[in-house]
Amino acid sequence: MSELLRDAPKNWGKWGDDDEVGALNYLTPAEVLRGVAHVRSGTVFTLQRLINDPKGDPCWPGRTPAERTMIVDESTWDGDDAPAFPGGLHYADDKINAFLQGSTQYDALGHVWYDGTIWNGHDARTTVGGLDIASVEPIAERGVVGRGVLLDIARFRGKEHLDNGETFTHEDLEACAKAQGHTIEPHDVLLIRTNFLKLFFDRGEEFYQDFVEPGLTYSPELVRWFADREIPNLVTDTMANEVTYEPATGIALPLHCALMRNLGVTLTEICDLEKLAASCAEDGQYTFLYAAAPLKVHRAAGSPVNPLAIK
Ligand code: UVW
Repeated sequence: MSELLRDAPKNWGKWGDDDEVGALNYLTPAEVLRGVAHVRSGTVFTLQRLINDPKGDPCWPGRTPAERTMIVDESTWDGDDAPAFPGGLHYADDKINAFLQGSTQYDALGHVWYDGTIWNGHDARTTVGGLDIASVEPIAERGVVGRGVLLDIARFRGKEHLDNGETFTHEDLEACAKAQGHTIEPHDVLLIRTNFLKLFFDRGEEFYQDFVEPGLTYSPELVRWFADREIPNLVTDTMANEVTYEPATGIALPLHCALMRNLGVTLTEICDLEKLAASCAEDGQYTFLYAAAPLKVHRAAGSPVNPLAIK
């Protein structure tokens, strides 16, 4: 990784040595208003995948779906030890045991690193036992609001979904935007649709055989494009927002390092963009207000989120 990214641009220090939200700093109040200007009909789309979907929860190999356990329900009052509230109130309570990156999620900037150094040049030992620096907490505290653009790469390529290991570049994103009738502007939150996870629901366990997700693929030009466009947040419907192994070198997830660790671009993964994409295809409006706030979890490397797109 260090060899591949030796000359790659970095935004370290740009927002001060203590900064923990990186390129989200581009999303100023003026950017919120720029996003609001794209609200036309007031139609709201929620982009989170269902946790505990009866059809299954897609998650990165090595992670497992959330387990939800019922703690209190009407059957609690079948026994003698049930809580007794004046007036006879009954209630339901449940809990989940979940990977914080096991469903639709924001990654903290300290989520990935190489060479023993995380975002903004901090020692990777600051992650031991919990992220002391660049956890998801500051992202959750500030929220993420701006102009969102949907780049429907699957539709642009005339496909129902992208295939295993299929790649695309920043030039494809530009071409896709042009075909959709708009441009990608500085500070846009990019939402990229591949519909790849359709295969998870179609194929079941077979989905994980020869697992190589499709996605953006590393090049110095692509990283420079993200830096120059000052992109704050990359949001996709895949588990890792980039092709799993960079085809030229076989290196796993180099864009996590080039974009997140080096430029401070926040990654948002496993979104469900299907209803939003259908609407955009129908009315031709691919720009909207994007708003999201992950859960505030102390020292966490990521956290679940239900982002909104409002057209
Ligand atoms: C990994 O870090 C492996 O994945 P993600 O960014 O999807 O959480």
